[in-house]
Amino acid sequence: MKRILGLGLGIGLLLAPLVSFAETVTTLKFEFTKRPPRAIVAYYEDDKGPLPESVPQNVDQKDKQFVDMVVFGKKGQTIKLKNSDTVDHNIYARDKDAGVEFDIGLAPPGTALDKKVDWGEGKFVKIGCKIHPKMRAWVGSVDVAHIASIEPEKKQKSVELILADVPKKAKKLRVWMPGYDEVSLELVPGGKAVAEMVRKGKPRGKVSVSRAEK
Ligand SMILES: [Cu+2]
Repeated sequence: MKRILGLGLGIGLLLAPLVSFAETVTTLKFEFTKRPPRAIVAYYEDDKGPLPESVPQNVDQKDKQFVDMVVFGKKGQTIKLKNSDTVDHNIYARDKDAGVEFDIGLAPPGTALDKKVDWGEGKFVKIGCKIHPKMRAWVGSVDVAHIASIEPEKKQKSVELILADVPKKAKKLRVWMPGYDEVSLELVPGGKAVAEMVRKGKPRGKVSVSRAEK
């Protein structure tokens, strides 16, 4: 009996560090009144990096589109600007708010250039291609360990996004969507919140957020 008790205590001690680093799952349910944004990104600002390898950290172009609508890099990180397409492209940015302006000129198929993410944390810089004006994407300067992102379908008014594995101690949830006011919330494990989404001063729906311990 004593032995079993001792074993139980041993396992308990082994598990203790895991429990104190318990992780959480945040569920975000978006209801848009009109067409949704091209992309939705959610993360906790105080969930310090490194960025997970699973999030895109290079810009690439294929089939006359940017492969990922949003790519991420830590401030100071060098990302690649690639053209994996069969046609010429270009990449440029002109973002006064973030103080970013560049133009890589003509980028033939197969080229890859280095670009340093040298703008402020939390800023998402819009990039485009001067040859194909409909092409657009964003490069976000972030240094967090977990990111959830989605590219909604054009007519998808209900979108669910799950942000998993964030440690309990991170509390500053941020939702970024191109063209929208950012949504910032303090959310503790077990917490719930509802926020309005605003685009160009007009309400465009609501997001309901809940956070559970895993
Ligand atoms: Cu192009």
